[in-house]
Amino acid sequence: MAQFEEVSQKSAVHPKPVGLVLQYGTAGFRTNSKQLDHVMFRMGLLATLRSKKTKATIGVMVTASHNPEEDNGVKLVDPMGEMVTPAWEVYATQLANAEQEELLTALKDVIEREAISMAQEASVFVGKDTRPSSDSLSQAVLDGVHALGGHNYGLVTTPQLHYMVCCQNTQGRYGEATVKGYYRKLSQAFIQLTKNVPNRTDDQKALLVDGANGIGALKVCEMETYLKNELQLSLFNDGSSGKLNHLCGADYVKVQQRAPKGVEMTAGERCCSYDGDADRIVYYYSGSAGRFHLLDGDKIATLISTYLKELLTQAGLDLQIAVVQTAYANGSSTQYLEDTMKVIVRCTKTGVKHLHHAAQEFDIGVYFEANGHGTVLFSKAAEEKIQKLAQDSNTNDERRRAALLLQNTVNLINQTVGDAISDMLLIEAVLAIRGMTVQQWDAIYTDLPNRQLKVKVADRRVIDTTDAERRTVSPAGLQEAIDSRVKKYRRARSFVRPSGTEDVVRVYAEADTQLAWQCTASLEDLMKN
Ligand code: NG1
Ligand code: ZN
Repeated sequence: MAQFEEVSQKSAVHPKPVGLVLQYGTAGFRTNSKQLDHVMFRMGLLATLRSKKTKATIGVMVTASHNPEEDNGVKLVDPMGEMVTPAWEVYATQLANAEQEELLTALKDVIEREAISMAQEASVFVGKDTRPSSDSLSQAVLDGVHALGGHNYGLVTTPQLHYMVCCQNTQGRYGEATVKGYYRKLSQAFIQLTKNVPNRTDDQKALLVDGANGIGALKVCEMETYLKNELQLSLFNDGSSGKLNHLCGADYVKVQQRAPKGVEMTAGERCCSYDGDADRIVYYYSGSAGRFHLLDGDKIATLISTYLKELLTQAGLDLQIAVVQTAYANGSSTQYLEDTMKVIVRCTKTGVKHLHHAAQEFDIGVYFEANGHGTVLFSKAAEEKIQKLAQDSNTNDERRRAALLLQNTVNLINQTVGDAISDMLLIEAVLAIRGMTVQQWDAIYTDLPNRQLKVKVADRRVIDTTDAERRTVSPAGLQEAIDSRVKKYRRARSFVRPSGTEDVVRVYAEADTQLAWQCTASLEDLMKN
């Protein structure tokens, strides 16, 4: 077939280095950008097949998120804006690792197994972040997609791409499938939410943003005019001079537990950092004694779920709300959510696809990784109940007001994936509506001191975990060694797991004193030996 001949010819332009093996990991393929040209081309092919199979638009995002500027990556986005289904992750790995002469066979194998009709039309949306390598790599994706209906969005944040894929496949019911449509929907919801908040001062509207020198900085600038001064942003690390994710951005701030370089913060000011593709956000401020206070994904989940629970009570709506976390969630947050707030808490494996999936099981599922990646999912039934109440003129004022707030909250949230810009607007709206300062938010509970570090080992795959990655099952004796260290500290918890995005093992420990540091240091030694 002519199509396959074309694949052969084009793939020669994007040759695979012999013997190179890569894995579709936690967030797609991710490694040094020099190794990715053939992967991009092949993911263009696979996205086209996925589109033919689902008869829907599929997304391809070229980004390596919070990784260093030299890295890049690619992931596929399914029709409703969610991560590609696991069976296709396997195809992705097979296709990426097929040697040059095996590529057609691997491709035909997918077509046969999925019974794909090649006559079906395809539509693929491609997005990229601001890395220097993203131009040529997204071109390689487009070569793979070829003339089968691909649409190139150019520079967008990861969540904007997910959003537009979802809009396209729901015939506009979720919104307009353009970047402007995204700005309009979110900003209108934000303005609706905050317009009745009395006496909002300029101070309360002010927020410092660290753009990580990435795509989020460009996009939040574009959005600002739509917000009509209801939020006054001061942008730092806007990409004009600094290097992407270097000493800045959400991952740096969360892991180092310190302020990013380049942000001029004064005591008590509310600040936030995005990551390199703007799907994560963390907040922070500097306390009176110059102490750094971090408000991570766990604090964000707590703030949002408290707000939603309160509105549900006011609206008299009986909807079940749950919070989904991972092993990295601070023990204090889990305790607060379960014991004080009395909401259901679930723990899943690391990686948004796991959290997203678990959150879908509830009327309202709030999910956040401690690193600031998360969103809220509303079931169809929940959305309908909220909408019905908001339009019911026979209901009393308090219930109606709460239902309207809930309705605008639904519109403000990007339910397809964690979204730094959407999460930021939601947090700002919640703080305004509840009349809370960042300090009051921070005081909801106190984090247990904790530390996360990474250790290079010969082969991280020898570590196998269970119980949502909180315990190891192999190598033999490792879990016992961890247990014997952890029991020396109070309220201590620790675990190790192989990273899905870097060639390292991650070590995490928390305890009710700074001794968590000793615990991770001792585990670091253990891993190295
Ligand atoms: P890995 O490298 O598998 O730990 C990291 C993050 C995940 C997720 C992915 C994708 C931590 C501890 N891990 O995964 O939460 O965000 O990257 O970007 O933050
Ligand atoms: Zn990211």
